[in-house]
This record gives sequence, structure tokens and C-alpha cells, in this order.
Amino acid sequence: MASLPQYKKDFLSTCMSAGILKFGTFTLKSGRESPYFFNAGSFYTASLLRALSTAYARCLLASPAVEFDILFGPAYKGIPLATSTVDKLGELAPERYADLCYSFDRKEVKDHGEGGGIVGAPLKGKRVLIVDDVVTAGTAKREAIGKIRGEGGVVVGILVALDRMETVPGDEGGRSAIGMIGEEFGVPVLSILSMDDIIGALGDKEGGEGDRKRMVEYRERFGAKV
Ligand code: OMP
Repeated sequence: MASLPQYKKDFLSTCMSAGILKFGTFTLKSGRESPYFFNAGSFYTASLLRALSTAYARCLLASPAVEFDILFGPAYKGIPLATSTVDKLGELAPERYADLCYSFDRKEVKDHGEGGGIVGAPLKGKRVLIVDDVVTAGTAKREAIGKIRGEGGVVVGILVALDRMETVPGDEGGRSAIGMIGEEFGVPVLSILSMDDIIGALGDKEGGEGDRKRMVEYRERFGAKV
């Protein structure tokens, strides 16, 4: 953990101590069997939500070249991520982010009342940054990009808590999902933590050797080569 910035170290220890990062056997969306799982849905207390939004906000503040008008959180897990990060950025950097907006999609389009598939700021003509939990294969991010573009928004970047550093199933080149998305859509993809950071932290943790070994084996099998 030695080389990580302080906000990343703080976030990683919160994830470990609060059981947001779990070690065991988990089946992923891709069908792969993973020795660890990151559950952003577990940030449900006031103090954990604050730790989460602080880490997302700090990561964006550390990349000032990425400019955006709206944080977009794909339903469902992205919704509290985007809203709480907008609040935190407005608090930490009001001179830049006092008017920052959030937006998210509905899983089912509403056909009454205000109607539509988007809740929050209208996306048309705006610079939109997607805020989500994890990148494994990138499928959910592709869907979000399609929705935002369909509403006339311009996707300028993606921020996630964890880059699992895995290959996309079926990709012969062994490229990472994050690398592929970044290249394909021409946008920066930021992550607070990566699988390597977790493996590093397990090396420092008493009793973490077994989990670390299983993660290293998993990385050898599914880890991105480039
Ligand atoms: P994509 O990489 O865009 O397909 O998204 C992976 C999704 O899988 C995440 O948005 C999560 O819903 C879920 N997931 C986790 O929440 N945590 C993990 O550690 C791994 C996954 C996963 O299934 O890959």
C-alpha cells in the first residue's frame, strides 16, 4: 500500500474493514468464478457513504483535466455513487462544482407523469462523466454510454471504484476491459483502486496469505496481459 495516495489507502482500508471487499468464491456477471468480490451496495451507512463519496470526489479532483457538467450513475448501484459524489464535490470544491449536476437512468421507462428514461439533469449537449462501481468486462459501461449518447449527451469519461484488470471474455488479445473501452470511445477511464492494489494490501494483512495466493492465481488466469 506504500505507494498509494492517502485517499486511496483510506478507501482500501475502509473496504476491507467494512466487508465491502469480500474473499471467498463468487460467480461474476461474466460467469467467471472469482476469489474476491467488491459490493458497492454495502456502503449504506452515513459514515460509509461519506467515505465512498470522498474517495470518488478526491479521484476526480486529482484529474482536473477531465471536465464535466453531469455525473451519471447507471441504475441501480450507480445512483447513490453519482448523487453523493456530486454533493461531496460541491462541498470540497464549490468554486468549480457548485452547479455540478447528477443524472441517472430508469431500468424501465416511465410512461406517465414526467415520463422518460432519465431522472435528474437533462443530458442533451452536456459533458457527462459516468460513475459506477466496478469494471470487469465493461458491459454495463457500454450500455450506459449508449443511453447517454441516445439522449444527446457527450461522454467525457468514466470513474469506477475498482478496476478488476480482467480481460474481456472472448478477446484474443488479452486486453483489459478498461483499456478497450477507453480506446473504443476515446475517453479516460479512472479507477480509485485496482486488483493489484488489493493484492498488495493482502500482502500486508495478517492471515491474508491464502486470499492473496488465490487472487494471484486468478490474475494469472484472467488478468489483462496488456
Ligand atoms: P461490467 O464490467 O461493466 O460488465 O460490470 C461489472 C458489474 O458486475 C458491476 O457493475 C457489478 O454490478 C458486478 N460486480 C461487482 O459488483 N463486484 C465485483 O467484484 C464483480 C462484479 C462482476 O460481476 O463482475
